[in-house]
Amino acid sequence: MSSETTAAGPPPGPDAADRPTSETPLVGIIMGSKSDLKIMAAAADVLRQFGIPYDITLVSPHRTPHRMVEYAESARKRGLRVLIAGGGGAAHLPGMVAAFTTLPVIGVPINSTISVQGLDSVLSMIQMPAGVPVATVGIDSAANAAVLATQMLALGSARLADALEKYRTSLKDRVMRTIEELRKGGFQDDV
Ligand code: RP5
Repeated sequence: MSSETTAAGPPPGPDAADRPTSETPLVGIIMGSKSDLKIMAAAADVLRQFGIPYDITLVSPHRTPHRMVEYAESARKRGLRVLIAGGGGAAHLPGMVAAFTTLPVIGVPINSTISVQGLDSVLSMIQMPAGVPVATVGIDSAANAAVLATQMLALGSARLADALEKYRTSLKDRVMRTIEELRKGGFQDDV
């Protein structure tokens, strides 16, 4: 994993939203609007770095409700194992998708143009009724959603479990390198 893992990379162009991959996608990334892409691109970035095939597209619970139902109902049959759903404002996408599939759904609340600092989206996702959960990550935390999806897939993949160990080691190493740099600059810590 590179140090850029948690940064949102350049958003794919509009025609890339339905980009097919050569392998059957295991993770489906969906979002309510093209304006969410700049945040959700980070999830795709992380999955690419773990070598996990994914598909990414726009599905709006309000503007394309039938497409949402079709997407969710067909997701398992198409081979998807985990869904990552992002939305801003009244973010009903993750919850409604979760209602139409038994695949795990990870929600990404987005601090979008219409959001009340993302809090409306968080509240739209976390208080799901019993039996229909959405695993909600932090505001704009699409990268974390992808790491969580990877952890789910790693339950049945030694390759991914190993890759996650290496990823955690890289996080630790980055902090230790930062401490060394700070110390060289005169920073005195107590450890
Ligand atoms: C939501 O409304 C989307 O997820 C997006 O965050 C927000 C604003 O959408 P646009 O008006 O930018 O298309 O459905």
